[in-house]
This record gives sequence, C-alpha cells and structure tokens, in this order.
Amino acid sequence: MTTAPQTDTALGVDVEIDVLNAPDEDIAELKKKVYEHKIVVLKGQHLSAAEFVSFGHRMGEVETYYQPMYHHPEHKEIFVSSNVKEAGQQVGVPQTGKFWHHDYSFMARPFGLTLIYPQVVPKENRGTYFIDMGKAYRKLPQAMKDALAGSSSRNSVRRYFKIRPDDVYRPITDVLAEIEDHTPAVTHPTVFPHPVTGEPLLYISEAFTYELQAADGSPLPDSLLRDVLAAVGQADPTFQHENIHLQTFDKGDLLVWDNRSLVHCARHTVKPEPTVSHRITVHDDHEFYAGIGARQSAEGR
Ligand code: 7UC
Ligand code: FE
Repeated sequence: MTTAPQTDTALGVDVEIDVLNAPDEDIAELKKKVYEHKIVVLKGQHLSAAEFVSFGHRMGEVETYYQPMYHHPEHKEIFVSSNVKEAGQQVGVPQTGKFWHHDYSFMARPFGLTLIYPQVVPKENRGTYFIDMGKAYRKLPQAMKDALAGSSSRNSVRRYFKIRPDDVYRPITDVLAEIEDHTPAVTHPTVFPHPVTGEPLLYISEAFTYELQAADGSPLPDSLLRDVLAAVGQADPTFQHENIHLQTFDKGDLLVWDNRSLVHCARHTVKPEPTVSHRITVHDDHEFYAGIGARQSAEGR
C-alpha cells in the first residue's frame, strides 16, 4: 500500500491498494488513513459490482439503503445514482444528494464510512463538494460555540425525500404521513467527538437538520441554526466559501470518506451530463458517537 497526499488540496490522500487481496492489516491501515485525512482516493480500481460489494464487506457492516428504488438490480447493497437509462429503464435514482448533508443523518444509527465508485464520469461537472465539519467547528466564533454547547439537533429526510414513480396521483398528505411513519425525525448531539481521533465534530446539515434544541429539549432560535450553517459554508450558493473543497475524480477512482466529519453536496449542473455512480456505506468498528451502536456482529443482527 502506498500513499501520496493530494498536492492541490487540503483534504484527502491518494492510496494505492489491491482492495480485494490486501491483507486485513492493510484494510485497517486504510481506515486509519480515512479518519486522518477524511477522504481517501483509491486510484486505478477495476472492480465488478460484485467485487465492490466484497470490498464493502471488508470495510465494515454494510448498510443497505432503506428504499429499494435506489438499489442496484443485482446487488441491493449498492446504491445507484444515475441519469443514464439502461435498455430504456431507469436504474437507481437520478440527481441524488444535491444538497449539503451527511449520509443517513436522518436515521437513528448513521454509518461511519461512505464508499463511492463512479462508473460514468461527466466531462465537465465532475466532482463532489465537501466541508470538513471538524475544521469548520474550530473556526466558529466562540459565541456560536457557546450557544451550541450541550445542544442537540433534530433531523429528518422530509425536505429531500424523492417522490417515487408509484406516488403519482397520491395525495401529498399521504406521502408526508408515510415519511413521518417510516423515518420519524431523530435527535443527535450537535457536536460530538470523533470516536477515533477525538476531534469535536459539528454534526448538522442544511438538508436534514431542521431544529436545534437546548439541553432541556426546548427549541433554540431558528436564526442560530441558519447563522451556524452560513458560517460553516453550507448556505453559499456559489460554493466559493473558504471551507468548501471540490473533490474531483477520474474513472477508476474509488472514494472512501469519513461520514462523521464531512458534509458533502453533489455538484450542481444546469444541464446534467451522463453520470452514474455506485455507493456502498458501512458501519465501522466504532460507535457512531457515544451510545450509538458500532458494527454489529452477524449473530447480533
Ligand atoms: O436521493 C437522495 O438524494 C438520497 C438522500 C435523501 N439520502 C442519501 C443518504 O444516504 O442520506
Ligand atoms: Fe450523500
């Protein structure tokens, strides 16, 4: 396994590794690099969908996306983001993740690692925007840190839930009620220490966080949430904020990132080019944050 820092950016490191045949110690080392550098780009990968799933299982307990509409037709473990029809059929879901978010932060037990393996890479609008929410938290004015101390956040997918083909002609109130029933809002600490590095992470997003609550459960002013999101760069429509990092990739790259530390936003395009990417998400060997379960053994599930 060899490692080279990405020279042009503050986040991320390139790693060369044979993801299927590397010894377990190298996989453990790879995960350490993800916690340290937050994004790792595995260069020159040539994996079939089945091999990508095998690699996912080496990285942790695979979390299959809760909605089948996103599943790869042969491998439900793979979440497909695609705007390319296959034999006239939509596969997966187009235009996913075009908003600042942590994956699954609207769920009670989010996962630590996201693996993205781009399949069709657009020529112009390639890449994903990231913000390091550990660094962003450090840079917040002390008054904001004080205002957030001891608070928690309320999170829901409701604003970015995608209408499914079968929802056509359903009353919107039924769809909204179903969202609340299947994915009720969840509470997370606004700031928690990374279980591996100990770094305090600000765990809120423009897409899924809708309210901050004081330690006693009473709501904090909406202006605080808006001001903090703006301060960290999650309200900048131009993506010029100094906290925002554009991670580009080429065909053959496989990205692994720390889903506790980073928020991400799919790059916005006016006229979308053909784009297909495969995603696998895994619980690692650590609690997501203290009190939220780590990787579960096969027997424990
Ligand atoms: O279609 C999408 O953008 C999916 C999004 C609502 N959830 C992705 C996730 O893992 O949180
Ligand atoms: Fe995402």
